[in-house]
Amino acid sequence: MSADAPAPNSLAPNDLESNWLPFTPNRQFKREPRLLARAKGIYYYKPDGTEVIDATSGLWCSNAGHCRDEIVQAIQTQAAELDFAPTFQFGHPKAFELASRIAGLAPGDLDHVLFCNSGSEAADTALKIAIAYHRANGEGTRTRLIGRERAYHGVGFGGISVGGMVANRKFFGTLLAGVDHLPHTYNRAEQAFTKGQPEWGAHLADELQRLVELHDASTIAAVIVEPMAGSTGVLPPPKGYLQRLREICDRHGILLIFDEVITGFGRLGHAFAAERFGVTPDILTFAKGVTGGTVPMGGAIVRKSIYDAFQTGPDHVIDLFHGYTYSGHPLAAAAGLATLDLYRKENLFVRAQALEAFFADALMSLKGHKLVADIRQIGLAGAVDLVPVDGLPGKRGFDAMRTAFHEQNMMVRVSGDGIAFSPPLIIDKSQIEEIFTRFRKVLDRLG
Ligand code: PXG
Ligand code: PLP
Repeated sequence: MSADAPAPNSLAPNDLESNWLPFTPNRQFKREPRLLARAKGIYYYKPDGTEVIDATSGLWCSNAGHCRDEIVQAIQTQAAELDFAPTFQFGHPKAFELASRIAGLAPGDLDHVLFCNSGSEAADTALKIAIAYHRANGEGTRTRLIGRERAYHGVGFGGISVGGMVANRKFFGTLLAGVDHLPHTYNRAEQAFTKGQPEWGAHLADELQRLVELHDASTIAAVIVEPMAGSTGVLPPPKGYLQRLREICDRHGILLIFDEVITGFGRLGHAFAAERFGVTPDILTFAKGVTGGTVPMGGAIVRKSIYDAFQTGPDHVIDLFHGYTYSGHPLAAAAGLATLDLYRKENLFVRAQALEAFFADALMSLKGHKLVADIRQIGLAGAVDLVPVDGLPGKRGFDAMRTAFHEQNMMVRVSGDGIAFSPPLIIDKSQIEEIFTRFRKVLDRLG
């Protein structure tokens, strides 16, 4: 650090170079940084104090809004009371309390929670449990995993292997062996500008039956899907699609995993999307909203029968050889409990339901703009596909994100030429209108 570097507490960074930002074009960022120094409620603040409206709940995680007093207080108190307790062979009370609370929110007999620290770890945890479960059950040949095109299950080797985002896979070698993919469910010709679940597409679940016939059910451990694909641009499941996947899995003894890292904790107006869609998976992964993004946490919730399958060995032998140093970390557990309290106290999942129709209309009002190619929505999640710049895929989306931040003081999420909106569930109608008024100005500016 040079002598004229700002004081350590300054909000202006002295050097942007050392930090290699994830999923970011670093040279561009360092030329034209997008820095956030503070946050409260639905707003971020730039280092100079400018207010920025958060139209994405951070990265789909700050569902109760930012820096909520109750959560901040819980984290501060916990840090002073118990900073860390070993997670293997020992425990601390709040992790148990939080697991019971989450099990209570989950549908059916999904009632045991294995904690981790992110959605990526949650996906890998779920895939490993699925394979180990079949082995514990005397079906050790069931090792094959089935994912889906356009899926995002984080960045671990398991998650990218079952994932379906080409750029997240192609740089990283051969990935896991024994993985196959279902087709994605998006079809613009059939579904353009649909609010909620499209009518067209349930038959795509039958591709699972085809894969069963190709590989034989005795080789297949699990199918993993996001009930609503989030990262690739909000793709709600076609009506009846998830039910059909469930039926095919049941028929062939295949475990169904729902990755609810984005859809969990209110985004679709329910604790979990499984409840909204009336389909219960065998394993459900979560992260993000469980602590409102305040402290990293994720987890996999499993059915009682899956947990029980591991409870057969001698008393002194570990039942599952898997876990993380920070599984159920005290700060995360305290933050999780305070976050769930806030969701309940402010009825935020029901609030999301109540706002859904208004949000959908406001979003769809962008239809007809010459840069808008499609719009999709479900719950308080929506995406706008922009018309790409010829020969430069991703440039229109990237410029929309930059322009929104620098000229309209608004945070939106870009994925290719798609822009996603997922505001905190505490948002009100006038703030929703404000988001789309500003976004229209962004579109006008781009062409
Ligand atoms: N599964 C799903 C369904 C996700 O959406 C992960 C796993 C991985 O979680 P972690 O905590 O390891 O990042 C995710 C994460 C976006 C965006 O803008 C989405 C995610 C993360 C960052 C950006 O769509 N989803
Ligand atoms: N790498 C090394 C060298 C370790 O000792 C450990 C944990 O003890 C890990 C990785 C795994 O770390 P974590 O449990 O935080 O995922």
